[in-house]
Amino acid sequence: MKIAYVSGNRETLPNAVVPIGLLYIMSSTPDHHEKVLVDVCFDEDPHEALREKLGAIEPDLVAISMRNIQNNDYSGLSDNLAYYADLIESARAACQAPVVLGGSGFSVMPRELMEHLKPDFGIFGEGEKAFPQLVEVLENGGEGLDSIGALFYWNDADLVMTPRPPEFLDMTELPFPDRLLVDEHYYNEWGIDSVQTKRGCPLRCNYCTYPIIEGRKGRTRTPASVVDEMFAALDARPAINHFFIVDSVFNLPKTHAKNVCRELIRRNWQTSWTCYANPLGFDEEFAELAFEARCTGMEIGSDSGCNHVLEKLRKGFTTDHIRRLHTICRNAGIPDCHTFILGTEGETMDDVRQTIDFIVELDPYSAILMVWVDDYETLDPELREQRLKLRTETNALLLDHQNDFPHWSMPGLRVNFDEDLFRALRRTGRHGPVWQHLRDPAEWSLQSL
Ligand code: B12
Ligand code: SF4
Repeated sequence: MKIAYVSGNRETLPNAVVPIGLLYIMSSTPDHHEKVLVDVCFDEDPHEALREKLGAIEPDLVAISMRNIQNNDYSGLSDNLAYYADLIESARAACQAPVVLGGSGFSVMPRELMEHLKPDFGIFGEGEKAFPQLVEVLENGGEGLDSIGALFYWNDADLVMTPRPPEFLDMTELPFPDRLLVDEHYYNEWGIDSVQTKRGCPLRCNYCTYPIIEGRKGRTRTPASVVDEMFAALDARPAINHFFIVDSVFNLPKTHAKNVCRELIRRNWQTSWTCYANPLGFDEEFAELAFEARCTGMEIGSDSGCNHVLEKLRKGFTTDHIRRLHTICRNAGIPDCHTFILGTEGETMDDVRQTIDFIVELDPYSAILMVWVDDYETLDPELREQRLKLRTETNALLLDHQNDFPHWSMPGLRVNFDEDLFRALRRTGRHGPVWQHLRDPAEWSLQSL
């Protein structure tokens, strides 16, 4: 079968991200199939580009990866759903092949997106097993769709969903994503690659969609395999100058994270990397090992400076845990960037103000201030209207303070967060996530980086 794997993502803020999920799907599809990656991220007109490319490939199956439903209030709500509807239409105009939709964006509300976008098939969650099974079933005439897990398909006008398999995949068995297929723009322009050391987060934050995508049970790779992959990626794409560990939370389970750091140190790893970290399970030893393994920063989903909001969000930690993490990071020389989500369900403007005061008192290396957007707002104008009032007030408050905090970024307001600033920083040779360059590490840290 000839399969076109289409990465639909065009978001380049804070940086363009390599379509590692789709690469995993490609490398898990048996090699006797003809596999072509079509990435429309950098095409001026993605629809025309897709039509042209699919017209030339003449695929038997089009697999589209949908990473983002919305852009979490970089600028209000992006119209990603309309974009994906057009992308599917372009695929259909270019060839007769059935369209399969998957990806993290698709997985957070697959039923609604099947009904809204009407692809022929949808696979939610990790697709390494289900996608090759679907290919096989289609190749053999289409009998046996109901034997595939986590699949959506149409039975005439009825949407059928098969149950998710009871077990998530064993990470030790997955083949490496093939970086040689990746568009060179990602590396030449941003130099950032992605690596995943495990899947699954055991925590239960009330708004979080991550466990829907990858489950709650931590499934780790061996540290040796992770580091082998990182060295292989550097060999394949020497323009890489930074890695982002895309695990939901790198430091849970902490023994695994420490062992990955130890393996990097043992093999004299020199390229900088960053990751997501959580105040729970965060300790001095981890911070020190990470520093020695060339970690140049951690992003922490601290979310709020009010304990009652943290409790409502079921974060499992308090503001004291955030303070403790900050102190450990500062002592170890790891710049910490905390993301705060202002205006979650039930929050008042007083809570928002209290969070801002907390950030001032904490004085982290950097902070990213997001304003809460519910994924369902993309499909529900009434919900969007309801949520807009607090968002507008919060943005007005942030606007008043936009010049007071030079180390913070406010993506929705484009404060310390816009393409021109990012390009200027990259031109002066500053790599990795941009928040790292909003402050002088030597002035901030107790150790020099
Ligand atoms: C790491 C991460 C980031 C990092 C990325 C760093 C980097 N260099 O790669 C940073 C911080 C930059 C980032 C930014 C953003 N992110 Co982000 N990010 C993640 C995270 C934690 C992991 C993504 C990842 O790489 N996973 C590893 C790969 C292997 O998994 P995957 O892509 O999901 O692919 C699997 C499946 O989805 C499926 N699959 C994928 N494609 C296909 C295709 C087919 C046909 C099939 C069948 C299956 C399939 O199989 C794959 C393998 O199992 C996810 C949450 C999560 N745990 O998934 C959010 C997530 C993807 N991000 C999200 C968002 C919104 C964003 C931003 C728009 C906004 C923001 N506020 O940060 C930006 C956009 C950036 C961009 N350029 O697109 C959302 C997207 C969904 C949504 N709600 O819209 C997620 C799901 C988090 C959430 N809020 O729910 N992100
Ligand atoms: S710690 Fe992060 S990934 Fe885990 S449930 Fe909470 S928000 Fe989601």
